[in-house]
Amino acid sequence: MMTSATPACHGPLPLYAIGLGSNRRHARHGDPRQVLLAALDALEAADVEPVDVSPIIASDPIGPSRRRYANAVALVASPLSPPEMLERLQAIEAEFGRRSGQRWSARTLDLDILLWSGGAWSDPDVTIPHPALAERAFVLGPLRMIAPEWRHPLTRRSIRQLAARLIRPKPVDRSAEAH
Ligand code: A4P
Ligand code: MG
Repeated sequence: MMTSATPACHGPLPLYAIGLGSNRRHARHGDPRQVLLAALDALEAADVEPVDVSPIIASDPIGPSRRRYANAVALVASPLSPPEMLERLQAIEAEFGRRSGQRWSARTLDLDILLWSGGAWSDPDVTIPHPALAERAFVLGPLRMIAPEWRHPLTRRSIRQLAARLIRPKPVDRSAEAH
């Protein structure tokens, strides 16, 4: 488990946290859980070194789809720049295919860049941290299992804190009632 508060790098290489999601079977790989296992294999490359991976969780769908998802988060060390990493992830998504007749949102495999030890990045194609990171329990849950102390570079809150905020009900603001 990675515990350093600001994971500047893994050895000489920057670290990425990659979110994986699937809620469709793949003809060859099998059910969503097996899709994620195959995707983790596909992610490993000469310039993408696996460092850690969370357990694969089953999560209720957020959004229009009604099928349950398999989700996981992987930590990888890589010299690739964020645009290069996005291109790599999109090539893997394409390898895993899409069901014909479905819009691209109905992919077998969704790979997102969640965090990068280089900090924040924003260009027209890629935004890091992933904009929905703090609102998604299916991301924060697995991420907390492998990188609880990693701090969001903009809010400086740790993944542990972000996950706790998401599940803790907000206290009622009673100050308004007093006036
Ligand atoms: N992009 C910008 N920043 C990034 C980044 N950090 N990582 C751009 C990855 N991509 C990034 O992505 C659209 C564009 O976002 C990319 O071309 C890239 O340039 P996409 O993955 O094609 O689409 P999307 O916006 O991620 O929409 P998608 O995949 O339809 O929906 P979401 O919002 O990703 O959600 N419920 C559960 N329980 N578990 C899930 O995994 N996933 C979704 C998909 C919905 N509900 C879910 C789950
Ligand atoms: Mg995505």
